[in-house]
Amino acid sequence: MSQVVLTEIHGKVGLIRINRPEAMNALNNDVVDGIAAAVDAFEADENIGCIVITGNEKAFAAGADIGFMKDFDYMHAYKTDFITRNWERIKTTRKPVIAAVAGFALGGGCEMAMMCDMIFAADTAKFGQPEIRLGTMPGAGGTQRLPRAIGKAKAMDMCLTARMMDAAEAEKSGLVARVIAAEQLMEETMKAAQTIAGYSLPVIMMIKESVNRAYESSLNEGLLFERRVFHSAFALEDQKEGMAAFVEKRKPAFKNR
Ligand code: DAK
Repeated sequence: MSQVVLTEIHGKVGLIRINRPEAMNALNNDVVDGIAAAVDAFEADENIGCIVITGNEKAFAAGADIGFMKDFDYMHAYKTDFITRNWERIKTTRKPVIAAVAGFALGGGCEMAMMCDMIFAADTAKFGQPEIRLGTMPGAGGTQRLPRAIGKAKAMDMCLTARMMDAAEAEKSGLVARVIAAEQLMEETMKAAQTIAGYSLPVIMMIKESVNRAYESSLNEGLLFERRVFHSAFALEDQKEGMAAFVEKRKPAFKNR
């Protein structure tokens, strides 16, 4: 049996590739456990400063595996903590995660992309929450993260009509950070990821934590959180190095401390 999740390390970037091409990368427990294990390994590796998750040129992931869950009943979903148990590992890592999306990101695939810190989309990308067509609804953040990303009107439109959004509309609406020609998606994404990973790891984590705070708090609380974290950055050797390097007109050598 081929491995449904592949991992590679490129310099300071950990790459996770969903590998079920015969099923449009539909997400089942093996895939999601594999992703969680890969995130665990990259989180523990001090050399890794950024994680990229991707699929193939046809699909990031066309959703949860419909065959896998079609006979679930309420008690099974509740007792096994379906989704929550392992799907949200991407959300809890302290290192930045970029979703590189080509082709379909539907249902749980769109939700998984939205759990990442940002989405880079190929010009072939198509996003959607088509669960309503299956007689169910989004269950891994589609009704919550989508309105925060693109606003209520478009989120309602996508979740209630099941229409897909192309890459251009997704960028205009704020769902994706960049749209990139499909042939260059991985090169551009990896370049951005290496740029991030080249900075000081504790600062990378502080920035991620602070931006995410904007979603969990009032503006004043968020600003206070940011100010305190900013103050604490003066305790870093990397802050001394970064500012000294600027003044001395040389490249900084960060030590992740
Ligand atoms: N699951 C399983 N297999 C899938 C799949 C999926 N989501 N999507 C595609 N496949 C399989 C197809 O069955 C087909 O397999 P074979 O027939 O070749 O064996 C193969 O991938 C190629 O697909 P197509 O032949 O359909 O390819 P097309 O290019 O014609 O169409 C498509 C591509 C992506 C538009 C189409 O396959 C499609 O509409 N797929 C389903 C998309 C979808 O409905 N996604 C949402 C799934 S529901 C929950 C929380 C969350 C969720 C559920 C519960 N709880 C808290 C309880 C999440 C739910 C979802 O994500």
